[in-house]
Amino acid sequence: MRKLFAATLAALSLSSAAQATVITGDVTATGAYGGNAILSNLSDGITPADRTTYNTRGLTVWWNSASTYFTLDFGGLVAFDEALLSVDHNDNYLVSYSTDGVNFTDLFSVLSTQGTVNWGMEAFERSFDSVTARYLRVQGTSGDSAYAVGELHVLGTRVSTDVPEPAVVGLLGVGLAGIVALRRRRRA
Ligand SMILES: [Ca+2]
Ligand SMILES: [Ca+2]
Repeated sequence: MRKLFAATLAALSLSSAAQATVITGDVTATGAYGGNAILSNLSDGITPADRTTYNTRGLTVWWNSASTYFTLDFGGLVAFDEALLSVDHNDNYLVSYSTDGVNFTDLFSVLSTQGTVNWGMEAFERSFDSVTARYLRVQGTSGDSAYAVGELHVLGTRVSTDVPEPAVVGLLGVGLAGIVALRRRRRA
């Protein structure tokens, strides 16, 4: 029993050691944006070089209104504790997250005072306590009314919603039985 219990613990720690990777989302817009901008450029894993002009077709998505926002859909739940946001340097931006696409919680802001470039796009990397979400939203909250995002993605792992394999379920059962047995032995 002890050996099986140890094997179960080893299997569990292996399965939770998935490497964080760059995860992008499918982008939709709410409100108007630059007519010939390519929406998917907002989250395609490609970050424009700092100082890229804000309205560069093929690299950025640009817009003019603080009421326009963009939503990324990861297609399922993702656990992440880092994000990259490339934005026009002289505006303020807000990123929020959601599990249902309806209720969003603020995640981080990038402010025009925080950058180092004085022209065009700049990329910011942000770390935070891990969150689990399916959707990210980005909007320009204030600035010169010429907003742009060149990239928004996260570093994380997809949260598996698969039904566990029968063999894993069996091991889990053995592990749980081991825990119960140990507790009983301690109590005795
Ligand atoms: Ca701007
Ligand atoms: Ca991009």
